[in-house]
Amino acid sequence: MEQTFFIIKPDGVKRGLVGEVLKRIEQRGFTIEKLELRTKVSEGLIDQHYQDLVGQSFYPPIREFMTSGPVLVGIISGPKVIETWRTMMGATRPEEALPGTIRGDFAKAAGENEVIQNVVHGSDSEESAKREIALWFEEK
Ligand code: DAT
Ligand code: MG
Repeated sequence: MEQTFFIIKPDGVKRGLVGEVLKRIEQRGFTIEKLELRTKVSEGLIDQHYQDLVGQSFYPPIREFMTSGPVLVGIISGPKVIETWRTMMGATRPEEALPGTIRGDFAKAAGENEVIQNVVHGSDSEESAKREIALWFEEK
């Protein structure tokens, strides 16, 4: 069965959206295979997680945001879960995320120089899902 990796980011945990996000996963019939609250995520882990973004000028605030508080990480499984979870999350930018998606319903609009806080992460391909699951759950 296909698996994907997800994060409820520090803004989602701080704002009390854990139950809401997990409810949506269960409503869609996906299986929660793993679920862990990580209270101290290192900058090194986030840099590895966002390996494709590390060199970008906008990256340092993302690292700061992602290590700013507890995150909930997990693995969910089901048919086409990678693509479906991306659809459920909505677009990266809050202003582009459609109502009905997690980001479209909950991500706060970001000002000019504010980091994008968009509640959730999900792997964007089969390759990313495998890599991220190994990174977060097998290399401790
Ligand atoms: P997604 O989280 O939708 O997979 P991504 O992997 O391209 O998007 O980027 C990871 C996070 O980094 C994203 O949730 C918000 C932030 N981000 C991405 N592109 C950005 C940009 N051009 N400016 C500022 N923040 C950005
Ligand atoms: Mg991504």
